Amino acid sequence: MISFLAAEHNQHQPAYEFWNSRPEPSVEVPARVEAILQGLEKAGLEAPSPVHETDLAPLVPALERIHTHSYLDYLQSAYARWTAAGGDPAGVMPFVYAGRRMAGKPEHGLARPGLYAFDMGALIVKGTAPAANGAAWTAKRAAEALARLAPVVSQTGVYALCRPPGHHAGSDFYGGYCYLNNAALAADVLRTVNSGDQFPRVALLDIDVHHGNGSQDIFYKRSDVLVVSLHMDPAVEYPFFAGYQNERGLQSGEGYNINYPLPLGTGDEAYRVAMHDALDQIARFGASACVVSLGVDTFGGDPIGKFNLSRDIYPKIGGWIAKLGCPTLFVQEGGYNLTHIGELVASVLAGFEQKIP
Ligand code: SP5
Ligand code: ZN
Repeated sequence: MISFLAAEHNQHQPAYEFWNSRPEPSVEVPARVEAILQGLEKAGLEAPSPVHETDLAPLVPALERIHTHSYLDYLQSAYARWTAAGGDPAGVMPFVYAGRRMAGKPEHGLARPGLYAFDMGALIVKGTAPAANGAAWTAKRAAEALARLAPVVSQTGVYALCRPPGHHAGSDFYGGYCYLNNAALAADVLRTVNSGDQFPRVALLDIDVHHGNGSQDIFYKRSDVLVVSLHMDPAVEYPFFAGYQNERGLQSGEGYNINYPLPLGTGDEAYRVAMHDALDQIARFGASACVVSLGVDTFGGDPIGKFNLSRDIYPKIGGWIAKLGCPTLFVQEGGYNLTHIGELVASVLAGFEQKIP
């Protein structure tokens, strides 16, 4: 399976996040990528092709279809504006949020983050924007490769090794280690490539253990991208305020957003049942391509995820997705067990290629 990676991910090294009012060491670290590369190699999968672009300008037309202009502008300049205003050089973290009925939009470098961040889990350091741009480029290059390959190779799969991840980033907000929504960009690129005729209906299947609130936000009023997410019940886990079953889309998007909140401790069998329901929905939708937000923080040994999946289910997950018969783009999201992340990711990709039953 061909894959892509931008070396600039390494410039994004956040030192901490806040959880339960305390600073905690980041779990979303560059070593995740190294571990995934080792996992791919060990499984005999091809090494990713390097993505060299980091300049945002050529990506802006595509990105502005999923993120607002002012949000994109903010993200590129946030660190410089923060430090120029006296902010801590360790990174940007809001300390005043634009709350309900607070409609002011000041430009001040210390205020601005409170307009766009929804949590205290996504520090912006000096290298965050270049890294996020590289990840978005990776997703776009991978989507274009999928579009090129799909007519000539049956059962096409492509893997975008994106870091930082993206599924918590919405049209004008960031959080949960995510800044630009790589999977949403890929889904929209697939929708629009070749005049929009090649893939009229795209499914975005989010199997990260956390609800993909950013992807839900971006496609909430669209019927051409079906968003399906399996995740920990938000009533008791991050991101708390989205991911419920009654969130089904709005206007022409009504019915095109499907959430599967699952109990903490969910194991292989309950996950299999939910996943098959999700895949049935995607088949019924008539997806012409599928983007998978591939988080492996569903693993029982993950340090922050609270599902209990065993390593044996990951090849099967790949095989079940393959049965859809769609050209499929896997986009890396979470997964924080550095000992197992490589094996788990490689298992899904190999399971897809081998159509493991
Ligand atoms: C992409 C992705 O998987 N984002 C996840 C964001 C979840 N953030 C909350 C993590 C909670 C970390 N708490 C660790 C405390 C243990 N001492
Ligand atoms: Zn996650």
